[in-house]
Amino acid sequence: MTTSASLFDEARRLIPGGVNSPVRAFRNVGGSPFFVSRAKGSHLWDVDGKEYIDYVGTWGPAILGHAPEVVVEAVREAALHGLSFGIPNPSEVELARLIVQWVPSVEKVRMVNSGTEATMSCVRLARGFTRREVIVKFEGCYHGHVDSLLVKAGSGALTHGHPDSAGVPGALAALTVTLPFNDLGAVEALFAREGTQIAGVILEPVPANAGLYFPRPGFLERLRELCTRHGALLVFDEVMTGFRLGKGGFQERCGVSPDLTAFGKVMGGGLPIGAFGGRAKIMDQLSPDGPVYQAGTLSGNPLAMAAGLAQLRELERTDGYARLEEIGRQMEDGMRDVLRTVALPLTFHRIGSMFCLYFTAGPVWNLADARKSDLEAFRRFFHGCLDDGIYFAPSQFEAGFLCLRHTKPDLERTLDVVTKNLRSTCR
Ligand code: KE4
Repeated sequence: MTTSASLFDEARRLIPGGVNSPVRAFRNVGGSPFFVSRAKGSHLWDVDGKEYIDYVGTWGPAILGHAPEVVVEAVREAALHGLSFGIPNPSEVELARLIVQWVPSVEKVRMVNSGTEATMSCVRLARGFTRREVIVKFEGCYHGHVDSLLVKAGSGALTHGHPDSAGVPGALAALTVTLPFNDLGAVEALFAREGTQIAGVILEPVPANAGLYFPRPGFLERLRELCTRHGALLVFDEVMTGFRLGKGGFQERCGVSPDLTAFGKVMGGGLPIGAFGGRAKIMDQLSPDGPVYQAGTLSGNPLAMAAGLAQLRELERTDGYARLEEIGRQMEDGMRDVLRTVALPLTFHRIGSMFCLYFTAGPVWNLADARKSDLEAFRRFFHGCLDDGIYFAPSQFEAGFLCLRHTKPDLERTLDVVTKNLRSTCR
């Protein structure tokens, strides 16, 4: 009988680490991953027949729940007309039109096949448009496996970076400065010193790859002012928050307009997808009109376009964002009630349908704060919940996701399991 254990044994012989993306290997929590056999709505089933309530949602895309009928039918119908063309097709124009309508800062948009491709293209375009080379990013923000963005902070706050991965040339990493998130002093000092060298500033406006924390009031607005004054581009990585926190993503909530935005995940309905967009004057620098090359065989793939259009239209048709806010509020109210009953240093963050429970007293405003979390306590909590059929992200430094199929019974069951496992964690 094929079990998760036997599959993982074989996977490790065939695939590095047994996984096609590192976080899936459970290295942050220990143990071995389960192998999923199917997913529907807010639930998953593994090959061993165990059922879970899922709060990872394939890292964001499953906002309607897994395998929503409206998306499955759209993909099935599209597939009957062809799986890939490499030729312009109407669905690319339809999705581009929807994105331009939903996100006011986007006048033109190009489709790609992953969030990494989207952010990588934003970096190259920022450098090509400004004819500058320095990129600024922030600790704790993850933008995919882009060489220029796999860069850790230099020795001093304002020093240029060093590679955060083998294989990234030091000379390239040195063109990236990594600053503490929410540290306006460091940003001001860097712009004062080398503002005319900066091609772009890229950030997750709501960092969700170190758990989930928020920009301090005024932080994004000041970044916008400094970029405008110095001719640098402000790039929002909304691969996670785009179409998750609302039709216009987080930029609609905060009222700060970036020059470029990277998208992914929700906009593809679960199929491989990414996109980047912004002011036409900048986007027109892209080949074939401009000198910045960017391309992709499967960019605008008809199945991904069909899935994304179906998902986004369903969110709009059913007032999905308002319903997600209600589900999020119910979870947050319940979680805060639970936290009042356990004697543990915990910090719960939520925005819309994204959340994180930090095992630290907080406050959490940046990566350094997040790293104060008790990872051993988190590991015990994660596995206790998993044993009880609740699947949270297998790392303290990831966000959780709610979907439109999380029911009241799901939330009640989840809060019972959370209570039980927090109490056993603090014993
Ligand atoms: P992809 O290349 O994985 O499609 O997107 C990269 C990316 C870019 N920007 C943000 C803000 C992201 O969150 C991501 C990818 N997110 C992770 C979850 N933390 C994907 C999960 C994984 O790496 O397997």
